Amino acid sequence: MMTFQEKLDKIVKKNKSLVCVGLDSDIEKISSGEKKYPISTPTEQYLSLLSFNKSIIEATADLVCSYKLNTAFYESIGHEGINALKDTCDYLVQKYPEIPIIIDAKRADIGNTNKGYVQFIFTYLSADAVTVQPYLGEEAIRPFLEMKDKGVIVLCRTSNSGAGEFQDLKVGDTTLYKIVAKNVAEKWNKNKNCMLVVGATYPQELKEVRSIVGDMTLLIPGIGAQGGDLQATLKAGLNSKKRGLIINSSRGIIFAKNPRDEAMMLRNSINKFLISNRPN
Ligand code: NUP
Repeated sequence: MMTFQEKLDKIVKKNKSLVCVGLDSDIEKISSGEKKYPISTPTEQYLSLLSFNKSIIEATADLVCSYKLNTAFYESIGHEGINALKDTCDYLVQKYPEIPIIIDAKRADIGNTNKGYVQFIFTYLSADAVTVQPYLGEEAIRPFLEMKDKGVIVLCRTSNSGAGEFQDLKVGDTTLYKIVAKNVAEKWNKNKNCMLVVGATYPQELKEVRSIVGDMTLLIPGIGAQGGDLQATLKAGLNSKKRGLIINSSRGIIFAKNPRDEAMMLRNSINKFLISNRPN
C-alpha cells in the first residue's frame, strides 16, 4: 500500500505542483456565480454541487498535488451534501486515483469515538488524509495515527485572526503551538504519517514550526482569499529539499472567473520561486 506521503511525492513530481485546490463549494456562491447552478430543491443542490466540483476537477487535475474538501460546505445542506461529498470523492478515486484527497474536518474526540470518524473519512469516503485538532492529546488521536498509509494533519498555528488566543499562550519558555509541533514531530509520528496545518497568514510562526519539525509536510491554508503572502510563505516554509508544503487555495481558485488560469498562476509562481531558490 502506498503511503500518503509517497502518493503526494509522486503527484508533486508528475504535475510539478504544490497546489492544493480546496473544493469549498459553497452552495449559495455556486448558485449566484456565472453558471447559476440551480439549488431550489435538495436534488438540485446535490446535482449542482457534484457538477460544480467535477468542472473544477476537470479544469485543474493536471495542475494540483491534492484536493481538499472541507466537510462544512457539504454538511450544511444535510444528506444531499454528504452524497455530493461522497460522489466527488468517488469521482476522484475512479478518474484521478493518483491525486490525494484531503478531508478538512478538524476531527478529534475520545479514542473510541474517533473510530467512527476514521470509518467515515477513510473507509466510506476513501480519502487519503484528514485534518484533526490536537486538544485531546495523542492517546485519543491514536485511531487516526494507526492508519499507517493515511495522512493525519494536525492543527498547529491556524490562519485566522484570533488564532493566537490559545495557540500563542506561553507555556514555560515556549508557546503552545510550538509544543504541538514538537509533540507531533517527536511523539505522534511513529508511523511517519503526521503533518501540521500552519496558516500562510503567519510566516514568522511558519518559520518557527519548520525549525521544529524538520522536513515534515505542512498544509498551508490562507493563500488567496485570506491574503497570505506566497513569497513569505515559501521562504519560511519550504523544507531542506525545497518541498514539504501543500499550498491550499479554495475561494481564490474555485470562484475565480477562470479557475484553471488561477490554479496555473499559483502553481507557476510557486515553481518560479523554487527555480530561483534551488537547493545547493
Ligand atoms: O488555519 C486554517 N485556516 C483555514 O483557512 C485551517 C484550515 N483548515 N483552513 C481551511 O482552509 C478553511 O476552513 C478553508 O477550507 C480553507 C481556506 O479557504 P480559502 O480561504 O482559500 O477560501
